[in-house]
Amino acid sequence: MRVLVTGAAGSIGRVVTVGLADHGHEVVGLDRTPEPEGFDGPWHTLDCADPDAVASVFATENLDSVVHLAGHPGEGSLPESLTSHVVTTAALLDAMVEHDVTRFVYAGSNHAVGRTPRPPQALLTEHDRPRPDSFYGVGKVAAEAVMSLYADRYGFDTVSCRIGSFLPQPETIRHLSTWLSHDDCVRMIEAALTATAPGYAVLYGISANTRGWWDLEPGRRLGYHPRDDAEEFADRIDVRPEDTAEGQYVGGPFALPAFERPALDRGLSG
Ligand code: 15L
Repeated sequence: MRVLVTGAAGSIGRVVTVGLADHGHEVVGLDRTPEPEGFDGPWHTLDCADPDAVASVFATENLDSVVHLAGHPGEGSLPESLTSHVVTTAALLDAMVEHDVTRFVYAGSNHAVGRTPRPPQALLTEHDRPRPDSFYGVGKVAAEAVMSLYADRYGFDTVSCRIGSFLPQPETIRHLSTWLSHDDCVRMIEAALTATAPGYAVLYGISANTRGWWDLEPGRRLGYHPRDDAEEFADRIDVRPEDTAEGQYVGGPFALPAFERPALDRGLSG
């Protein structure tokens, strides 16, 4: 499969591009920065919030599918978040309509449900209501809504992988629940790319963590079978004073008052 990977120079992108190539895919990289050392496929340096630039990639590459990882991974104003997550998603989906590419895999986030209080009543499922903890989370939820629209309108297969904490190893108590290992991330993206006719689907991008908060069955139904477990690292993780506050909501620090800010930046008047 010839796959366009956006955000290919980022931390997730660098792991996923190698992993997809190992699975036999031809990877086309895209990022706002030039290709990282060692990437030897076709590369496009551009911002995927620019629909003309995105359209030019689809006009020259014979793509089968898109893995959209690009996007600012932290909090900002609401317009910044909408540009970073929703406008980029829409630009890619529009180009897909034009070029008859129908599979879209998205780096969603646990922050789409991050304001869910802990401990949850039961494992969180894909049917629990979106409960963003930040404008970042709002952007991720809104991007999923655009994916749902294009799945319904054009028969696309659009899979949102709500990623937890993508790290080489868990580093905090929260990560013992939220960790996504590098290898499981590649397994997840490969499953989302190749699942038979998922339509619009959501899965939780978490490893098989003993302390996990999410139902991994929806992912398993799509062929995502995580193998790693953060528990293996539990005895190496120190308890920190902030762990108690971070444990109040699924989204950890994003759900705490330190992340609260107005939706819109106002210019200084006078
Ligand atoms: C995410 O979605 C963020 O991009 C990342 O910065 C982390 O906050 C991660 O979730 C997490 O929840 O640990």
